[in-house]
This record gives sequence, C-alpha cells and structure tokens, in this order.
Amino acid sequence: MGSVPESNLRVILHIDLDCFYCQVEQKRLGIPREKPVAVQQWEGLIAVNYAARAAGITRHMRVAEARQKCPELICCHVQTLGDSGQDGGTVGPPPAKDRTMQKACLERYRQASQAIILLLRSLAPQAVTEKASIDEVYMDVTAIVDAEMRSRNGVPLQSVDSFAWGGIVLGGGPLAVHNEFDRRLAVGACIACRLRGAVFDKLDFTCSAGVAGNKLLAKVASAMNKPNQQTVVPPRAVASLMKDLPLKKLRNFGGKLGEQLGVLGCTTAGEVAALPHAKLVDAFGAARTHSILEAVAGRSTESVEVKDKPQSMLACKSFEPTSSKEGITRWINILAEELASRMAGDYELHARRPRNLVVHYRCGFKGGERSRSAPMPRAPPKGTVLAPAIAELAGLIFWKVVEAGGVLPTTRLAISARDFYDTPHSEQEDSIMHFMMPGNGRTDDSAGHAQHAPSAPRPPSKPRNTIKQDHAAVDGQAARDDSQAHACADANAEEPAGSGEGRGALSGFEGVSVESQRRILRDIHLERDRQNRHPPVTAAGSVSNSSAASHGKRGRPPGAAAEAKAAKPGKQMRISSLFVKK
Ligand code: DCP
Repeated sequence: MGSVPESNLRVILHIDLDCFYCQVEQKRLGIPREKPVAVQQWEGLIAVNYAARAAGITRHMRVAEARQKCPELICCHVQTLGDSGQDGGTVGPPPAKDRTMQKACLERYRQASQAIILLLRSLAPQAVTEKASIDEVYMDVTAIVDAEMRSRNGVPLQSVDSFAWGGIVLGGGPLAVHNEFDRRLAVGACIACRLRGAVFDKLDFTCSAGVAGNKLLAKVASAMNKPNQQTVVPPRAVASLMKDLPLKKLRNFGGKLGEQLGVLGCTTAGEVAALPHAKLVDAFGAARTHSILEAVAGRSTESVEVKDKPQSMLACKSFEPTSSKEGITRWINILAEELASRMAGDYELHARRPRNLVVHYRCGFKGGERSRSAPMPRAPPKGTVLAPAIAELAGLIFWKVVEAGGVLPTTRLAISARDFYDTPHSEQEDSIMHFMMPGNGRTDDSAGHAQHAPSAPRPPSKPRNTIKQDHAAVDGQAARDDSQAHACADANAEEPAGSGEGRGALSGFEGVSVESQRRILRDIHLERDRQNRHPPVTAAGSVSNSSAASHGKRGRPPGAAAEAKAAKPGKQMRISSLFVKK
C-alpha cells in the first residue's frame, strides 16, 4: 500500500432512495412512475416525485398552489391516525384531514425503509451497513472489495458495462486501471449497481448512490446525479468537487456551523478552506478548526457503524392549547396505540422490550418540553405490551404531573419507549424465527393479548410504579412536532418498528407478499450462516440466486438509460467506460 493512508483504501457507498415517500405511495397505489405525484401532510407538500419536480412543484409548496401549477398532480395524504381511523393515502382529492382530530403516521415509510435495509444486509452481510435516516444507508464494502481484488489476483477489471446503471465518474473518466484506489472504487461501483438492482428487482424502488473513499464524499456524491444513478468520486476529483460545494450540501454544515461560517463570508467549502487559519481558530478553536478543515477538504475517517436497532421509539402530537381531560385522554389513547404497534413490530424483529415508558409534555407554546418516566407495564411471556396498558400508565403519569400544577394548557404530548433489553432466548421463538417457519404468518391475534398477565421475566429494573421526572426532553424527537414528518422520520430513535395496519404481514415488509417476506427473512439468516464461506455480493458475480435476474431478466430500472444520457458531459462520465484497455 505504500504511503497511502489506511482510510484512503476504504470503499464506502451511500445509498439514497429517490423521492422516497412518493415511491412508497406510488407503489402502494399502483401509480405509474411517470405520473406527477406529491405526498401531502395537511395542506403542505412533504415529498415530490421527479415528474412533478419537472413541472415546477417543490417540497413545502401549498397543495392549492401546486394543483394550480400542475393540474394533473396526484396528491396522496400521509397516513393519519385518529377519529376517521387509519385511512390516508388516497389518490385524487383526498378526504379532508382534520389536523385537530388526527395525527400523521409515518409507519408505511418506516416499514418500506426496514424492508430495504433488511434486503441490503441480506445481500451484503460482509459489508457494514448503517441506516443513516429513513431513506439513506451507508455501506462500508471494503471487505467485499478486498475479497474481489484478491480473487482477481491482480488481474484488473476491463469492463463493467453490464453493471452500468447510470454510473458517472466525477471529474471525467476513465478510472485508471493501473491505480489501485481507482480499481477498488470500480469494484465498489459494481457492488452499488448490484445492490440497487436488487432493491429495484425485489422491492421496486429506485435509488441513487455515491461511491467514494469515505462517508462524507459518498454522501455528497449520491445527491449529485438523481434519480436512479450513481456517482463515483476518484481521489483526483475531490479538490474540484469541494472547491465549489455549497456548505449546505456538506453534512453537519447546514445548521449553526453553516451560519457561523456564513458570517465569516463563506458559502462554499472552498471558501472555508481559503480562510486565514487564524480567523478560523479565533472563531472555533484549534481542535474544531482542524475538523472543519478536514471536512471542507473532503477528508473524513468517520467509520460506518451498524445501527440496526433504534434506541427509543416515540409517538407525538402537537395541538392548540388544551386543558380538556377528554381531549388529552383521547390523544394519549391514540399515541399509545401507535407506540404499542411499533413496539410489537420491534419485538418481532429484534426480540426485545423497552424497560421504561416516558411521557413528554409541553405547556403553552413558549415553554420547553418536560418529561416523566416510569417502568413499562409488564408484557406476558412471548408477547408485547398492549396499547390500553400503555395508555393507562401514560395517563396516570400525565395527570399526576397535572396535579402538581403547571402543565395545562398543554400544546404537545408524546409517549416514548426506551431502554430496551433483549428478551430471554426461551421467549424468542415467538419473534422473527417464528415467522420464518412455513405457515407461521402473523395473525390478528398474535400480538399477545394477556396484557396484564403476571410477571414476564424482566431484567433488574427500577422499582415499579415510580415516576421519574426528566426535566429535559428525553429523545431528540421529543421536541419535534408530528407535522415535522421528516424530522421524526429521520431520527434514529424513530426507526421502523410497528406493523400498524399491516396485520397479516411481517413488519418491515408492507407491500411485499407474505411468501416474499419469508423468503427474504430466510435469506438473511441463511446468508448470515454462510457469511464467510460464500460472499453473496461480488462486483462481477451474482447478488444471489433469487436476484441475479435483476440485470439479465429485468434490465435497467426504468429511465436509467435516458437519465444517464442526460448526465453532464465533460466533467463526468458514465461508468460503462470506467476502464480503457491499455
Ligand atoms: N421529508 C419530509 N420533510 C422534509 C424532508 C423530507 O417529510 N422536510 C420526507 C419525505 C421524503 C423523505 O423524507 O420523501 C426523504 O427525504 P429526502 O430529503 O431524501 O427527499 P426525497 O427522498 O423525497 O427526494 P430525493 O430523491 O431528492 O432524495
């Protein structure tokens, strides 16, 4: 490896679903890809597909304005929970949604997200896969690339044409066949193509990817050519990429740091790099200056971490100030339903339960959020806590706080589950493995009804019936409004779990047939067993038997060829000409 630093030899993918909520709704409702579609939450748009973007529709536009601009726009409302039940997401003029009586529910997006990440993990168990948000994943595929390079025994790839789904090389190509790092990136690009192909083939979602030597560059790259394309960043392209890169496109530079750098006159990474060092040190101190300069130069050693289980789960609702016992109880019941459903889904997947229940509340509009916690009601063996028990305890906590004064009128309520523990093995047959057995699909009754059944085995916990005051918001989410769908959806603590309306289907697989769900789950476990013996994703080999057809049989995802053609010429080139024979 000579003097090349170790981190420069990593190969990192950032995979980002295209117009994610729209794709989920289009798939669910059978709306063709080429139709303009937007997902609305109340009267605002929170997601817009690429056909609608071409017609000038943007996120945050009001529905009325968008319809005026594009009369053929199909608006789907996010699923809502509340008085009119779990409706939502209809095509055409949606039924009126009453924000005061209903709450947004992102469950179907969480489930789709979960299905995608499970599929990616099953296809590339040697990769380290980190879920970064509801629709983006980092994958460190270095181990797969290493294996591929070893198996080629120094023989370079000559062509990756057959995997070229909209691949673009930043800075112009071709990649250098004699350069080890370029070759490694090319292998990474093939892996990305394979994975994207499998996501399309098995789950019918298109996604874009960035392929680079670190997380920072991979993320920047995946957003550069959307939809349904992938972008490779060879080392020689990094300097010019960073020079004009708007700071808001750089992770962690969008918020306060971006503002502070704006005050110093910088809007691009290159401008920050050109600032006098002393000026940066004055503003940020030496250590922070170092990390800022590393980032704006496109350098990062941050590792990809497996984060497959959310640390907590939260259901929340903001409303006009209310002191009505009836109204507040109604919301507590709805939130408890939502949380219980997610906990049940999480139990199926991860065979674990939360130790504690937290109630978060805000008084008026100005006050900060506060919370109190208590041990979660007990679940029966091989079962999960049901909504009525959660609602009862949450109500008890909330009204005790009210008795102490200072909470009413309330403007926001949230209930969260946290401090998860793994259930004993003896109980776990009821979870994911159970569903892998033929004929063992979940039924309406399978969530465990003996709600107050005595004493499921519990790890040591705080004394029961004690309510603990947590003055600060417990989760990041606790401070967010349910109308801020993205914030909630994005946060790790809000990761997918419950099955909501998906009775009869495994959570995480909404829209996928029960047979396919079982097959995917079986694949995951079989692949894990086989991990080191038969690497399932290779750059040139098949992804797996069941998905190998993704290239031959199905061809490219729709629009890939046209989109690739539309890619900027000159500075960028398609991956199909990654290598020239020398
Ligand atoms: N989202 C939201 N509110 C926001 C931003 C996003 O509710 N302010 C939701 C809707 C998106 C999903 O999160 O579909 C993912 O957000 P992205 O920013 O990744 O945007 P998209 O996936 O919609 O589009 P793109 O293809 O540009 O990534």
